[in-house]
Amino acid sequence: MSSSPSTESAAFRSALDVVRAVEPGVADAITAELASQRASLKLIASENYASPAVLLAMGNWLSDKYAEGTIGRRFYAGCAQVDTIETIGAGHARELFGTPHAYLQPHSGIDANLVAYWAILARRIEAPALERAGARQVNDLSEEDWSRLRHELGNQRMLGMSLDAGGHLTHGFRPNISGKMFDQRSYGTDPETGLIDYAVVRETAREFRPLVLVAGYSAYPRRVNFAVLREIADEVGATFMVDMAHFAGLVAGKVFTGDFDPVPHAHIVTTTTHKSLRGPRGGMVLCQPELAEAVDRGCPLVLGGPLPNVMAAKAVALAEARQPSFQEYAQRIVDNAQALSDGLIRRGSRLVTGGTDNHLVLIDVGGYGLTGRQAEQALLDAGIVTNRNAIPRDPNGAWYTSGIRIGTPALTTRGLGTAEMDQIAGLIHEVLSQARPGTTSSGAPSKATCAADPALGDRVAKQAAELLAQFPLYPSVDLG
Ligand code: DSN
Repeated sequence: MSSSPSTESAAFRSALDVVRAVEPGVADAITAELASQRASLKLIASENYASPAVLLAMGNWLSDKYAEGTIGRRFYAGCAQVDTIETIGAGHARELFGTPHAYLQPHSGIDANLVAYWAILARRIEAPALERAGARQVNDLSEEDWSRLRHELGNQRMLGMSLDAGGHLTHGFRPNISGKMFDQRSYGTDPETGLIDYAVVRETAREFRPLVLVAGYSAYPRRVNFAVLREIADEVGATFMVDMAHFAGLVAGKVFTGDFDPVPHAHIVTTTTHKSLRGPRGGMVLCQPELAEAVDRGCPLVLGGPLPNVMAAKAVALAEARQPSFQEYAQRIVDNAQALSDGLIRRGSRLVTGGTDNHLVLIDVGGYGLTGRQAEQALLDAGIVTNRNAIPRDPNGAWYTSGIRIGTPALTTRGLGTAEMDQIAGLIHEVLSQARPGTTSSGAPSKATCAADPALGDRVAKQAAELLAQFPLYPSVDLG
C-alpha cells in the first residue's frame, strides 16, 4: 500500500515548517536541494532517488538512541524498538538476497568493508591463535602471544581488483587503509578486451596465496563470474569477499542470477544501500554462518554506534526491493544503460570494454581529445551531471583521468526509458565533440580546464531540462 501524494506533500511541508522555525537557512537549503535534483540530468552511477517512505523513516526520534551491540545483546538499555527494526530489516535482507545472515549497521560501504575484513581476520587468524593459547579472548593472551598475533594480523594478504581497472579504494589500494592493513596485490583487466581475465586472476592467486580474494567494482561495466572466482578462492584457501555496492539492486532485482549473483558464491558480501538498491545512504554485510558472530561484533569493535533511524529506512527500502516492481526497475536500469551505450557507440564514442551489461558505461574521453576533468566540466556546463573516472592504464592518472563514468539507476527511477537514453547519448556526444582542452592564465595547456561554446552548453542544458520536465522527480511532493 502506498500513501497518497497529498499525504506525502503534507509530511514534507510540515517537517520543513518545523525546521524553518529554528533555522530557516537549513530549511531553505533542503528545499533548494529538491529543486536542484529536479533540474539535474543525473548520470552519477552511484546515486539514486530514495522513496518518500525511505526518506521519512529517517527523520525521527530513533535518531536519539544509542544501540551498540547487536539484536538482543546491546550495551545500552531500552533498545526494544531498535531490536524490532533491525530484526525486520535483517529479515527482509535475508529473504531478498537468499543469505543466511545480514548485518544492517555499517554507516557506509567503506565501513561495511572494514567490518568484513575484521571478521575474516578474527575468524581465520585471531580465533585459531586464541585456541592455540587456550585463551578465551585477546585480553587473556600473554604479552608474547599478543605481540605474535598482532604481527600475524598485520601481515595477511589480499588480492583485489585494481583501482584503475574499476575496483574500489578499499580493495587494497595502497593509500587506503585496506592497502596498509594487508599485504596487497591487484588483478586488472585484459589490455585488448578490457575484461577480467580469470586465468590471470587464477595464476596470480596461485602465486600470491591471499587470505582474502576480493571482487566487485565501482567502474567496471560488465558482469563478473563469481562462480569462477569462488573456485579460485577455494583452490588457494582464500576467503571470497564480494563488494556489490554498485550492483546490489541488480542482484535484488534478479537481473544478476546464477554465476553472476555473488551471494551463493561468496563467503561474505558487502554493499551500500543507496546506489542501485535505492535505499538510504548506508552499508550492509551479508555472510555465511561461520562469519556471522564476528560480523555482528562490527559495532563497537570497528564501527561507532548504529544509526537506528537509518536502519529503519534500510528496512523500508529492503521491503520495497522485495516488490515485483523492483525487478522491473532493475531490468530497466540495464536496458537503459545498454541504450545509452549503443547510442554513444553509434555516434562514435570510445567505451571501455565496448559496451555494458550492468548499470554503468565508462567513456574513454581520450577519443574526444579531452581529459576526464575537462569532459566532466563541459558536461556540467551543459546541465549533465557525471563524474570523471580513471580508465584501465589511464595516461592522465586518478585526478585528471581519461574517463567519464555514467550510470542509469537514478534516471530510471525518474521514469526515463531507452528512447530518452538515446537522446541523452546524442547530447553527451555533441558536448564532448565540441569541447576543446583549455589553457592556464599564462596560456599553457591545462588538463583541468576546457574551452566550450557557451551557446552550445545553454542549448543542451535547455534540451536536457525539457526532457526532464516530462519525468517529474518526486511528483507526489509539492512543497508549494
Ligand atoms: N563513491 C562511490 C562511487 O561513486 O562509486 C564509491 O565509494
